[in-house]
Amino acid sequence: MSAPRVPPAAVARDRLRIAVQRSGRLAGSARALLAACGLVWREAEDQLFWPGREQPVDLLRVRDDDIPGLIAAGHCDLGIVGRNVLLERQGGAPRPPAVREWRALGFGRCRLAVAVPAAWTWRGPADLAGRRIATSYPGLLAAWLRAEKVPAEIVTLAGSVEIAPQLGQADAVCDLVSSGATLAAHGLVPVADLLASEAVLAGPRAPLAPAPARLAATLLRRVDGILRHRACRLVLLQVERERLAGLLDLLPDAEAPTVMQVDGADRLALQALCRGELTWQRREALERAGAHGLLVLPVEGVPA
Ligand code: PRT
Ligand code: ZN
Repeated sequence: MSAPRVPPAAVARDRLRIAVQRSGRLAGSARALLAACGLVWREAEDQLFWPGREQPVDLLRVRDDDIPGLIAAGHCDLGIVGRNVLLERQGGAPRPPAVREWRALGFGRCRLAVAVPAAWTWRGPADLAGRRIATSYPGLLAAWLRAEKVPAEIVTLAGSVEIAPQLGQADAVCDLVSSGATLAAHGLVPVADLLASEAVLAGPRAPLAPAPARLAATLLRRVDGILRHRACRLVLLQVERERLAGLLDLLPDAEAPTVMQVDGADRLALQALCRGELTWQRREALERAGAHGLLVLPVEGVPA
């Protein structure tokens, strides 16, 4: 198959172009979210541009660090990227940033934290004065140090930040943390959080051209529907009429439950969209309260 021609964004104004991470922690979930929005592409692992099939929405697969710049320069319209990357790329910009967060997407959660050797007795940010802090996020760290009025030296590294204290390159680190296992394995303890991060849908502050703007609005509506209903479950069950009230007490998060009579008998069928989690304990409590034939179904594709 020949490589698809990548038209410059300036002449591709009847299409929407979305940048996602090519490989890495956000790549799978970002594509899965867009696919759940009904998008399909002509896929080829070795190609960075996947033209949309059926809908005029193309995918640009790049390094995550490049996504804010691609949006700012108009080479793509939207992108899915970590909030940490988005804010770092805007760090210290004198003008309002050209790219902003349109939606928080709820995956890729982590935090940017300062961590110090476990042997330190941490009393507060002032302990960092005069110290060297290794990080891949110099912009965010500098802004935090300024806000805390702590004069410290920033050692910028592209990666493997957590090894820097053992190598004598730095006294402390500022890095992304999710489980905390990497810091612990290097004898470091997180002491201050700078940012709570997750994947976000990013887009330009300025309006898009009319055709991409229409496509983006449709996409946003679908994303909102998915985000809103991600935790929702459709609960189907049957219950004897006299036990209905007790059972509904266990479903306070049920939206306008539908109750139908089954064959004129005293048994009722109930259908409800629940926003809260349907844990096993909750399902068992429903059964103890008289639920028969309980079914809990995921919900998808409901427009916002
Ligand atoms: O190749 P490309 O440049 O596109 O990818 P990348 O290597 O720069 O990024 P990648 O794929 O590692 O991460 C992409 C995004 O995932 C980040 O920008 C964050 O928004 C998000 N994310 C979520 C994380 C983590 N969790 C995470 N734990 N990014 C990195 N980490 C690293 C962290 O830097 C540290 O090395 O995982 C280690 C810590 O993990 P724990 O679980 O031991 O605490
Ligand atoms: Zn990166």
